Amino acid sequence: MPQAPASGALTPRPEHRFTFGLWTVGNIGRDPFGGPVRAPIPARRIVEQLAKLGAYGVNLHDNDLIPRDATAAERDDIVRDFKAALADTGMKVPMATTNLFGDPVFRDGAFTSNDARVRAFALQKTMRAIDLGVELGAKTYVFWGGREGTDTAAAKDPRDAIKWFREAINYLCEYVRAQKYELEFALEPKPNEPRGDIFLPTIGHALAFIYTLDHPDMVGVNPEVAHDTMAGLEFSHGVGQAIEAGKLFHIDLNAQKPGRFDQDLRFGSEDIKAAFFLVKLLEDSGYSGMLHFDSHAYRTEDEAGVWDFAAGSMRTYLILKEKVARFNADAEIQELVGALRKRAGGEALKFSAAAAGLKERTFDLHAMRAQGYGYEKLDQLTMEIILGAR
Ligand code: GCO
Ligand code: MN
Ligand code: MN
Repeated sequence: MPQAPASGALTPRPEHRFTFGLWTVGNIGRDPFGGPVRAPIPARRIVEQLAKLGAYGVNLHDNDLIPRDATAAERDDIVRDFKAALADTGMKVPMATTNLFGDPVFRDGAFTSNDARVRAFALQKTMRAIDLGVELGAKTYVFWGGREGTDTAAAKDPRDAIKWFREAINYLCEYVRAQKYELEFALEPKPNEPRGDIFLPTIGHALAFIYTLDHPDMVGVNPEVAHDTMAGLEFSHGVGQAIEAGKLFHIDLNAQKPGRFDQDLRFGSEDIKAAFFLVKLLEDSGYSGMLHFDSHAYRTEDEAGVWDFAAGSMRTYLILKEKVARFNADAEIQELVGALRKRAGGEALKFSAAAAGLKERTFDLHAMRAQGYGYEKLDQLTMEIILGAR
């Protein structure tokens, strides 16, 4: 019988590397049809509360912390107070990013705006935000192209947009190198919203783009559950491809129903089987980056509900991690998995003149055509693990 989880195994601790954004727990519940329903939570309270709940750190956009029109002196005061909150709690800022979507100047995008002045301003804003992130200790810098896209394809030649995007990322890589910052970039794909269509819409688009950059080693991806689900894709396949390519630099965890607006639901609260296999992939692969919850509480909630949301996100991950351990220790499941592995084994299919005998080999096609794969049983056993019946 599998063992019950060790006591405390479901209690989030900094070593689990859970992070939230100032903008996620700080979400005030505004949507296109209604204004805020919650008062903004001061940054210090967010840091203290997340520390109490067992998170490792908190991430931010420049403007989550520093208002758009702050003076240099105001900026310095805010940063000093925020650093004090981090020091008091031991919380870290592993990731930072730029708000390149809120200001009306970015209505046609930032790095891919049709206006060259906007593109240059976006670089200036990002360099300053990178300085802020590095000052706070960030090691990963995320690029989510929220407004990098179009509402009408008449607006832009997509070849120009990709060239401008490349120009911007190359520019910023050079900036990071010139400053001797220890910082990696992570591109975050999303298919749409707020633009009708966004450039680099999927993990695959982003990966292919990375290899066209001047410093591909500095750049990876930051995939998000909701974004692939919106596009009807199987998230774990994209994440698996990124891991296999050594490009999973960060991950945004949340939940989403397909065919909806970007819901940013609490991790694991929809499609629990997909969430299980995502956790399995992350844990089995030894992914050691941050587990960032890019989601927010339902609009129905008050601040107490926000902390329920935060605690629940981490707890669900740990529950699923424990289920993964059960799956990996289950004798019946492992026998099925072992048999599959044995079948998958065989010789590596690598061409050489000597191995070209494959052309002449005889296959037992009758047996190969008739065989089943046993996936019904494997899936049912998996479901029983997830449902708590095993
Ligand atoms: C979204 C995105 C953002 C980004 C964030 C950090 O759909 O709004 O997921 O939340 O992750 O801007 O880059
Ligand atoms: Mn999102
Ligand atoms: Mn995100």
